[in-house]
Amino acid sequence: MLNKINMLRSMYRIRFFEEKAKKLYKEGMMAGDSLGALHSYIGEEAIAVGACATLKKGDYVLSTHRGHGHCIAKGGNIKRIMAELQGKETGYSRGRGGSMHLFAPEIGFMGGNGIVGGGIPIAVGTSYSASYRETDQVTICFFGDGAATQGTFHESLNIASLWKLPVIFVCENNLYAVTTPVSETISIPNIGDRACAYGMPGKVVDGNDVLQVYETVLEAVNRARAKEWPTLIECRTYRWDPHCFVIPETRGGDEIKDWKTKDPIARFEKILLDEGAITGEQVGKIRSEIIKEIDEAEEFARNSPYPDVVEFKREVDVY
Ligand SMILES: Cc1ncc(C[n+]2csc(CCOP(=O)(O)OP(=O)(O)O)c2C)c(N)n1
Ligand SMILES: [Mg+2]
Repeated sequence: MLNKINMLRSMYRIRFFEEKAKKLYKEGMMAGDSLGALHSYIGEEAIAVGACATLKKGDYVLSTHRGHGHCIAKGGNIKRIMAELQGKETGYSRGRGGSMHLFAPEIGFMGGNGIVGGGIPIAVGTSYSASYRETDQVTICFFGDGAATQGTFHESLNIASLWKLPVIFVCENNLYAVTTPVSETISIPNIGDRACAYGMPGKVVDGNDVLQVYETVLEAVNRARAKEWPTLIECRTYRWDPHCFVIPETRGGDEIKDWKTKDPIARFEKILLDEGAITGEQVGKIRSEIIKEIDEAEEFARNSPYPDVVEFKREVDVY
């Protein structure tokens, strides 16, 4: 049964994790020079949480370069995620992957990807595998508006529909690919409408409304488990931070300020308070608990060892 309080917890976990990650990155604590850029998911939390709340542990998730939130929402251990971001041996990929290559197959988290659109054909693979093995596992594939215009998107949706694969394509349309507005790259108003070209259901939802995301994805997951159709769901949202922390902000005017008034966490908190599902006191308690969890994760990562240099060089192509 849907546990709304746990969903709120998960949204806070992502928000506070990202705030901490951002702070550590700026302090040079994220092995940034060797492990690449850090992409914040702040502002987009409702998509990962609403979508992953529909899944079972054995289901699959494919992620992106902006994937910490997806991993957390799929049940990732935040100590191991934090350690991975810091390039430590206790991280999910033993410090070899970093922020963009988190990988935790034990919870069905089949990886972030530094290649935009790279996860989409892999989702065809995991869903084909489930179909071939006749399990009821489904795959959720997250990707951005920029990725939706890569060739892999079109090829993958075509084959997924043809073979009725149990996959849900969740496009996180945050209106920009790095600094390029979506209006300059996509020829029709809705990415979700592209579904009709592949003969599958397509939806466009408010990606800052966690319950709307949950309900829409749940319908698609049920359809996928029944091996009926894959689905394309476009979630409209906005990232609060610059593309990553090595690229300066280019979005001008009041755009960022306006979107912050649509904060998905504040909105969900208000819904839960209004319907009496939670009290203000409980909200405060949950927030403190999650802040403590994140502080503990930071300490765990800080106290963890770096990989052995010789072994690391043998396994990862560094020069
Ligand atoms: C194949 C490929 N092309 C270009 C890049 C450089 N790049 C990294 S992130 C990004 C934008 C991605 O935009 P979108 O898919 O909308 O995701 P968002 O960053 O908005 O979450 C680009 C062009 C890349 N990593 N891979
Ligand atoms: Mg985008």
